Amino acid sequence: MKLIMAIINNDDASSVSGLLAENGFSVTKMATTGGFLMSGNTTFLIGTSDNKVQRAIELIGKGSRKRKQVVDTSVTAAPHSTMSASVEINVGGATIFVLSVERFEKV
Ligand code: 2BA
Repeated sequence: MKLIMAIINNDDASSVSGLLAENGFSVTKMATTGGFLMSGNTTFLIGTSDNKVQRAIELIGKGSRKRKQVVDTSVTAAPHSTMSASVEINVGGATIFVLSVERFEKV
């Protein structure tokens, strides 16, 4: 058995959730915050058998979009002065970790 942890942009969370549910995956969603942009994202926990991991990853990929986002950065140029600059970064689709599950119980 595996545990898939998938970090998804909030804008894609409902489409990923729908695709996984339609295909019989059990999912737990957690509200999380990205450490770089400090904006909300959604982390999915999906426990599934080894042979279904690839299918889950395909569905997550199908529901997640790659997008560009402009971020304002503050740069200290000299003492007592700051410049700000806008930088475009690529964000998403999904960041996925697959972990082996040592034991799974429902009691
Ligand atoms: P954030 O940490 O808020 O990062 C948002 C986006 O900012 C990232 O998109 C990436 O494009 C960019 N970014 C992150 N760190 C950067 C840096 N040091 N320099 C320049 N750009 C940077 P994604 O790669 O799609 O990541 C989306 C979210 O997935 C991340 O939100 C974070 O919550 C999570 N994530 C990504 N990689 C991770 C990892 N190795 N471990 C844990 N969480 C991760």
